[in-house]
Amino acid sequence: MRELSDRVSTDSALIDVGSVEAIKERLVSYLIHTVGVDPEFAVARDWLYATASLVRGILSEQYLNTARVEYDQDVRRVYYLSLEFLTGRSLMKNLWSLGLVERVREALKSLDQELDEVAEVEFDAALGNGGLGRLAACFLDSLATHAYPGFGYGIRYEFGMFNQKIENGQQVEHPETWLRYGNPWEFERPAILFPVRFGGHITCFKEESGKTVCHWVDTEDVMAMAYDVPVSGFGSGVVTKLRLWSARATRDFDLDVFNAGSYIDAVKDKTISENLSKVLYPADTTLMGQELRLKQEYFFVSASLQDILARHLRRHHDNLDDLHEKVAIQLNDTHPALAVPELMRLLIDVHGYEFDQAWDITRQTFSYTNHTLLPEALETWSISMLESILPRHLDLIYQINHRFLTEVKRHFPGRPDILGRLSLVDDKARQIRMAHLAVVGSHKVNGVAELHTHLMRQHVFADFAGMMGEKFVNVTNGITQRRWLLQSNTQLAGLISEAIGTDWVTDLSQLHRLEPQATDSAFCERMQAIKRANKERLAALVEARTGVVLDPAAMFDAQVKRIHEYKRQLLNLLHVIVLYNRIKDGNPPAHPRAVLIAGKSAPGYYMAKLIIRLIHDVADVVNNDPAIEDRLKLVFIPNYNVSTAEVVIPGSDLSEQISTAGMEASGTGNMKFALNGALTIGTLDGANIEIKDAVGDENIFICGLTAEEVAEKRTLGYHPWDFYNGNADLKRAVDQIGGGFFCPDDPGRYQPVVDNLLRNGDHYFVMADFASYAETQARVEAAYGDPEAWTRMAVLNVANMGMFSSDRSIHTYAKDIWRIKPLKQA
Ligand code: GL9
Repeated sequence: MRELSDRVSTDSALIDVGSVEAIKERLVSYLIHTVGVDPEFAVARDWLYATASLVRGILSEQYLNTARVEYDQDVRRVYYLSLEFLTGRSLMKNLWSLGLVERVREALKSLDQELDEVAEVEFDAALGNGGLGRLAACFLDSLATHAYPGFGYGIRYEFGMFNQKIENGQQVEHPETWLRYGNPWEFERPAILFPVRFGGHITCFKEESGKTVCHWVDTEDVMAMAYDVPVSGFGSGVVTKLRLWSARATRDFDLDVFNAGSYIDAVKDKTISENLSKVLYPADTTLMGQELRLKQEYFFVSASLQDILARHLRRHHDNLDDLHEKVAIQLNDTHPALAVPELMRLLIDVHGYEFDQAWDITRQTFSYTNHTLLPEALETWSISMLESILPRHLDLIYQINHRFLTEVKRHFPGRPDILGRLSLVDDKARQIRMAHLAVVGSHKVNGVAELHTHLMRQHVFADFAGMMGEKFVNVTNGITQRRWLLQSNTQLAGLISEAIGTDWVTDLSQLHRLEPQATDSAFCERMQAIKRANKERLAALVEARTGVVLDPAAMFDAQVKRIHEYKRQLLNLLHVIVLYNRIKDGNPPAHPRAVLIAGKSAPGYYMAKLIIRLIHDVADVVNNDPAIEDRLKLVFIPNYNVSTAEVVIPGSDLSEQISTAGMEASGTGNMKFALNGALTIGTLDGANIEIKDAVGDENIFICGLTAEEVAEKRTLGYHPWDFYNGNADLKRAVDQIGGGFFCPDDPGRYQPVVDNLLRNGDHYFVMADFASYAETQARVEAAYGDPEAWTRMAVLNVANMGMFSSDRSIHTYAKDIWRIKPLKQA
């Protein structure tokens, strides 16, 4: 790794960044030559583009070097297929990777620019919804940092995650035109172009040899064009890439149509095909089943596989027999599961393989990560839609299923019930089950936290696990400490490095060496001062975005994540109302508290949107009641995204991770908060359990039912009314919501919320968990009253976060699933 980095910096640095003076000269040159702006009149954005051009140039050199080393060593690689990559901003990330932060800061300063202000104008690349997409971004960082060969494939959405505005307390979605000024990081690759086919029909015929050959004909085609975004590894000199596909009309390349005089029609068709990569679907854990989404999935899968096969054939492999020896492909959830029949189609129809051999190659190539057990999120596609859009794939899925069910029969003789449950085809609903397709087409299937993997084996994939238990493995999620500590909490990162050196940046397990500092009062005081500074930065953000002024002395209690009933923002809100009532009753909490909530709702998710509105209505009452003073504040921070998270997480004292046990597959925000010295209040769900095991029971606040208890209550019967009637505080809060206390002008507004809690069975066990949650919050309050003890706990949290690095996740995938090794200098 080191040698590689030296080789990059000595042999091939064409851009002199050796001194501040040299950088300054380069920046002015890029400003004039690439951005085309006079230094006299340049604004922050112009300097951003000049700086990004400089950095991109260095990354490009390092990328070409990395690619050459990979080529020379003909190594096995991994391709990470994901419909989402939530990268966020890249300038600071890349400067940190290259060790250029301070030099560029000084160079910009000599040009009268502040690096932080320049970095701040970069748009977030929000090509993802939440945890699943951010995980993919953390994984790319870890892959590059540890010099693993391979890269990511995705879609270059013109509109990423929507911009959330709040109007009259309600979420309104605005398109996010993040490419308005162009993306300074990407390389457009007009020559890397693959046709992707849709529709048409299949014609099969017997060749003279007796072999049946099928052709997919009369299709409508769209071209996939590549954009490459370099992904820097920290200090490794390794740069990999993220290849994103953009849809282009075939008409562009089909001069005949234009010449034939149907110019207007041709241009009209062109916009229809280019719609494919227009917009990211903003539903996270709910499924939409729309045709455009199916087409997006196939579009990106087909282009990626064609690219992967072409690369394999180019690199001294004149056939695809050993594809699985050289290529590992990870399916990030079922979104790319069509890769299974697509690889079969390419092997059989295009490259002439027999079904059996194609199937062997396919199954050894793919592995699949499951990210959720929520039934509404498990993808299924209607057979009729597949029939008309991807007829050949449907045909191959049937063949795969036939073969698979034959195996099942052998394994479970005389059990037709199991046959129906395991089938890739849901005959009744006339649907294809994509998760089953992904499981059958992969050699490994992993869950993302221990509990999640356990539940996956026990429930969703129980029958599969009974048949092929060794296929199901766990790889607990992780986060990159480079972005989530080094870059976003530079002061804490500095303090840690002073105490234990800087090895933690690429080996987070080193953090355990901080443990003795928990009892060092000087260290703890500095830790407190840093938290205070981060809280001031967060308070400034909150004031700028909402007008609400927070006192940094208050406990900052944050719940930031997608708005979803299972994540239970409502549980948090009920507790806020109870605190409000206590203050009104003359029984105020011992310590002021600011409750911060942020997150986006899927645009069509009625209940989540209603909860956002309720948060605003409650906030209006709480924040404007003179009797409350500064003892309680409630704020909703609009448009939560990666950049906002980078300020919220370091500035929080308490991290809310209170999903209904058994429902949050892992969570990754939980890890980010703990790494930044926030304490967690959480349920025994997802990775919270592993965080508890790592930090110790005494350094985390656990509440609520366990997953087992939830399941038991579900079967034995659950009566939310009992909890309502048995808890006066809870009853009062629920009555206030239902009675219009927070919206007197429209008192019935939140009846649906109350109905869900009481009359419709309280599917998420909010009522059942309230008492435990409130009691645990009282323990939090008491603990916060002892700053020394609190800080000691915070230090112990940081010290025990070693295993939650995405580096650890990636090392595990590399060894146990992908069987890849880091690049060596040749
Ligand atoms: C998710 C799970 O819900 C999270 O618990 C998990 O941490 C991440 C990453 O594995 O995956 N699955 C899922 O569909 N989303 C997740 O966050 N949703 C979004 O990304 C919005």
